[in-house]
Amino acid sequence: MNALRVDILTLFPAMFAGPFEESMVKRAVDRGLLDIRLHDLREHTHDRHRTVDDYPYGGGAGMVLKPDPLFEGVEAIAASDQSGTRPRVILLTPQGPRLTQETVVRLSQEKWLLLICGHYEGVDERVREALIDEEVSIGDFILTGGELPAMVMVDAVSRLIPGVLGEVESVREESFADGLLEYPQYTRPPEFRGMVVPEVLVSGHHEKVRVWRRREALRRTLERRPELLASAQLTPEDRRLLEELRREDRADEGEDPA
Ligand code: 4FL
Repeated sequence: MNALRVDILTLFPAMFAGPFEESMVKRAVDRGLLDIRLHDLREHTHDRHRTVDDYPYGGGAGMVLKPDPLFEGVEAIAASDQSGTRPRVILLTPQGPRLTQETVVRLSQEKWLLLICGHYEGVDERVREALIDEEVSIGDFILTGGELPAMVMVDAVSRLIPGVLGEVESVREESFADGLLEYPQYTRPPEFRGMVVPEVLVSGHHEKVRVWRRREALRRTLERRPELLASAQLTPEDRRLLEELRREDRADEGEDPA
């Protein structure tokens, strides 16, 4: 079997132990579908203090990750494969384009990823210029480093590797692939603290269930993330359902007593 190889270059390799030893990622590793290798950036320093950062040229607060340990680390990792394959080198940074499911799908189709976890105020710009293929952010906030974003990326990618999800789960994956939010889900009991499950779901009428779910997925997307509709894959039925939902919405506004 040809596993997806993921190397991670970090100042804190121990942070990864917990998340990678549970759940889906562990299942992928145990099945030989995912090959995760952690590397301590400090192993690629050569001075007595194992220095990884330094003051920024031009002054200012904070520290900058030095280029040499990062270059040496990436080169050593890349050289560890003799087959001529090169890793796709990714820097986790708030300055990159936001991680989306589309990017997750694309990365899950690579053979080899090398994730670099930034720290401090940033990394020397020459790393960006000459070492990195791609930058990725997981959101508009500042963390203490790129370790948690790297874990997020590995988690999202690993569940797309063929053989990692069970059959039941992979069918659900397809229902999300059209770019809409999920429809509401219910399980037993049919009534809980006075709150009931929508009648159609217990009716056993498969076609009605399908249309209800589609309408609710569209409703939820329209209410919470309308910008997703622009790039969603919509059928003529979807457009008709959306038109109904928008009409309902206008009617509700009309009867608003305020
Ligand atoms: C990376 C935040 C990716 C969000 C600090 C260092 C970060 C991050 N996405 N914060 N790296």
